[in-house]
Amino acid sequence: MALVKRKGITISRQIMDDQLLHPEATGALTGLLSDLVVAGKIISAEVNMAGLADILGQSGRTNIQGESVQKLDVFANQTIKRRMEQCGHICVMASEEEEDPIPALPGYEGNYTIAFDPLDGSTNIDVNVSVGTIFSIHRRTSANGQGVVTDLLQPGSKQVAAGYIIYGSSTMMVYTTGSGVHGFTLDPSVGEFFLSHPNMRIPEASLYYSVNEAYSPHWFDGIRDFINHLKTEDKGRKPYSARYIGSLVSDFHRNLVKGGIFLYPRDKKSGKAEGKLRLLYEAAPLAMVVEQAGGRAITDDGRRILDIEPRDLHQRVPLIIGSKQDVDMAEQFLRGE
Ligand code: P6P
Repeated sequence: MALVKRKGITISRQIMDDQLLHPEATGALTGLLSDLVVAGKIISAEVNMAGLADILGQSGRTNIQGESVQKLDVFANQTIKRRMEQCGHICVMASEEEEDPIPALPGYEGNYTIAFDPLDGSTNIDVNVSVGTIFSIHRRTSANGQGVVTDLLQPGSKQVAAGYIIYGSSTMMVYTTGSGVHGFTLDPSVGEFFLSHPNMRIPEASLYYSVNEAYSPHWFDGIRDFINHLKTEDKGRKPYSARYIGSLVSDFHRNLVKGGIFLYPRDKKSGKAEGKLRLLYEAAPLAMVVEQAGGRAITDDGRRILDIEPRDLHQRVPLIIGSKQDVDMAEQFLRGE
């Protein structure tokens, strides 16, 4: 009798365990996260298939059913919207793909909001680089009914859950509800996420930095001096190695697992007065994850990402995020110490 490999803890079980840590919980957040997991599975299947199609060079814009094939980020956006608008736990949403707040279906309004980047780094699909969904969940501040934009414009410190789904050599979901960070790997043979990285902690120190050095001629002095410092041996510490994929979720996930610091600072020329990355559905959720895993996330003028009060849905913010010792060091250079 062949020994059947016992599968581990499923993500549904972990989400329920997280709920049990909060006696006041009603199960709404559990329901919300469970629907998000379904969206992740649907997107994962499509990303892998589309990736294959791109690699195989299957041209044409229709699939085998003769349906027109959407761009993957449009598909991912629609998939998450459809799940969330009718899950009964969301009152309003924000998506990187849509200018305005997205309402819940009438009658399905709930007590949470979600802001998401449906498929960050999607331009990398056809070169088979990992891409990801990033999500941020808050409790509503308005009383009831349809949510409003102020329900979404809350600081990252008030998130009740945050995380990402990375579609790579395997599909992983990494999330936190404020009680540590848990990583789950999708087993496509059974269509379930199993706990593969319990209580993730980002290494305190590292030897990797991630930044797009093409912009270095335009960096402000503190960033330039910090990166030059990492490149040189210091008190017996070997020089850092550069790792830059150009897909935020991939760069962040590698640093979470192996340690490292990711930087997307402002610069003097590129016109990105506030950097490139978005506060609501990129920097803030990853900042919650990294702080829950023992790391830090600041702007290039030293503000804690989770303390920033958003002005608008698609506000950009400079981001320095990763291992605590590396971010502490960056902060010293930014202060000119
Ligand atoms: P650059 C992808 O387009 C993205 O939004 C992030 O995933 C990534 O970190 C960043 O842009 C890369 O930007 O300017 O280095 O190409």
